[in-house]
Amino acid sequence: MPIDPTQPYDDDNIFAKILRGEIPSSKVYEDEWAFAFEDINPQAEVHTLVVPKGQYVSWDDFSAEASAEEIAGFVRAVGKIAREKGLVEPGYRMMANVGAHGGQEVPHLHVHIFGGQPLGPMIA
Ligand code: IU
Repeated sequence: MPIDPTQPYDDDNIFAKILRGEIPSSKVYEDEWAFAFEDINPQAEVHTLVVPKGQYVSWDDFSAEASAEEIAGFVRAVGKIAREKGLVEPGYRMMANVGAHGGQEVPHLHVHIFGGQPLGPMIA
């Protein structure tokens, strides 16, 4: 079900549970700011999700409320994961869905990294 990014953060959401280690995930990366794991329903040869360690519902509250240090740490982690996966050449796609029209289903900010194949044009 689409989520409402204006709602307060719910620390029972599934990615919060993954971050706390209460639910297993196929972890690929972790540092002070970010945690990454493989998507359970991959939409490309490579489909990795990167979540900030801080409690943010979506890109909206993250971009408005996170400290510059948190934002930098998270953004650097996304780039590092893509480099470590060897995606920079020939390229990859990253995106974050926000709210109902964005198709966001999990109310903890996550950036999707897609790669490992030609991805074609963006939808919408
Ligand atoms: P969205 O941007 O909120 O629509 O993306 C949610 C993604 O989380 C989607 O690609 C799911 O396959 C993925 N996912 C997951 O990897 N593990 C889970 O337990 C659940 C969703 I629930």
